[in-house]
Amino acid sequence: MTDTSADFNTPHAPEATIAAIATSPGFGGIGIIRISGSEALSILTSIFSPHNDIPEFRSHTLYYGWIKDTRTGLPIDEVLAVFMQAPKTYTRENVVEIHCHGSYLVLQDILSRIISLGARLAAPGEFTKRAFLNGRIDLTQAEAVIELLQAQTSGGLGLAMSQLQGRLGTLITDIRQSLLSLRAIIEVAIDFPDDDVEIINPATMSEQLSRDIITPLQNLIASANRGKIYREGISVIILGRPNVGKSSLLNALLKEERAIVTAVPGTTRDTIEEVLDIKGIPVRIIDTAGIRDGAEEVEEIGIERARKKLTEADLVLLLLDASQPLVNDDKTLYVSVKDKKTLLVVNKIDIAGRDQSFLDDTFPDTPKVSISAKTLEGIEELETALLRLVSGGSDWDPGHSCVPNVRQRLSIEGALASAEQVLAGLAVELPPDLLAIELQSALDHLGDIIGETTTEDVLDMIFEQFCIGK
Ligand SMILES: Nc1nc2c(ncn2[C@@H]2O[C@H](COP(=O)(O)OP(=O)(O)OP(=O)(O)O)[C@@H](O)[C@H]2O)c(=O)[nH]1
Ligand SMILES: [Mg+2]
Repeated sequence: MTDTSADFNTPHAPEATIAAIATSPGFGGIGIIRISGSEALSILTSIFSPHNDIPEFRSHTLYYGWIKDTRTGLPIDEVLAVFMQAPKTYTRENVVEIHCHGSYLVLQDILSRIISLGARLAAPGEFTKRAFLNGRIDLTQAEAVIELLQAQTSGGLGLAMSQLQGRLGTLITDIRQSLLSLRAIIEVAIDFPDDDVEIINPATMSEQLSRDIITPLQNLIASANRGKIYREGISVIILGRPNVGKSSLLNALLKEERAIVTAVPGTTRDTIEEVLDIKGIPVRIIDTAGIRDGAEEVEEIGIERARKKLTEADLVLLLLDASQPLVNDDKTLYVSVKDKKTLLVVNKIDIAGRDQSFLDDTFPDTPKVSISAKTLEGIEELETALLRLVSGGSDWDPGHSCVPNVRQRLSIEGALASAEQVLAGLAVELPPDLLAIELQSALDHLGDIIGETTTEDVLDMIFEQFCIGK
């Protein structure tokens, strides 16, 4: 279990009542102040004058009234206030929310009144940290809250929601349970050394270990690899010789006239980068200068930049002009991107026709799509093909998957390595006390993920990523 006893003795003890402005700074229709802790209600009653007399606050009920300055008796703002009695609250403590007008000055004024009445200003993420320390959510769910706040696309949001529901936490808890039952057997073998041959059945144990621990951990790592692109996005570079329609394709994907398009070869001199959302994945798309031999000075610098960007890109869209015969520049480019994930994009099919099967001879084994950046024909197919290439399939649904983040993934890898050690140990009939050490290490790694064994440093690191008021 997490050692929370230290917390209770520090000035940041969970029983201190904390308060913060929960809405973001700037203009807004309303702004919300949140208070959590044992003094939340008494602070509210000191500063709130309800419109109608109320004998006592009913939990989870909104009351209309005024916040008043206790020193002068003057009104500060007209508000709605709610008291939520523990444990059915965000933090599992008593919580008060005051919904004011969205003026930052008003919010600051009310907050300082609350602080003067004994609450302490909440640290970033402290409300969510309390929800975790008080056992309402596990650590994976707390991290999901950060992800939810930071998600940039619908796919990222889907991942966060899935994690917020506790899917990953449940899965990890199940795997830990299997580890605990294996450890129980091994502990018996340690206690009765003379009988260990009968107690440990290496074949059954290995089977259990593979089925209930190693395979699920491997699946989680595979899922982390797939899900990474929803969180971090991908970078896609458009390459091709001059005038094939690279900038037109960038504009088509962006649905706006971002880059200059002309009939003159060598129009784009610099790289142009934009971020767009393709079916839930943040995609950084890079338009480049057309690559050809014998370009003049400025164009040559542009070509050099394009080559630099190429090394960072996750995927290359190699553009060809269907209305022109293939030339050497096309083939040279194709060879130069050979070790990159590449999608061949045949453009201008509105003037050349769709049948491009002859390209199969020149570019075997490279996936192809045919488009018109002008009429937008084939753009949807291009997006689908692009995602299939980077995610290894388009039917994967981030909202229904367990996708560990980087921190969780490292712990899963640690647990997997230990579990594999146990498997190897069983094969050579390693003494049970050595097996027990590896099992414990796997348990600790998994405990880190859900917050059972997570150290205070790691917790601080996680909650520091939050904003104040969350
Ligand atoms: N008919 C037709 N014309 C296109 C299509 N895509 C681009 N063009 C035309 O091709 C010419 C070149 O387009 P750009 O998008 O500037 O080509 P680019 O590859 O960015 O060219 P550089 O920046 O010079 O390397 C322009 O006249 C476009 O209107 C298409 O799908 N169909
Ligand atoms: Mg261009």
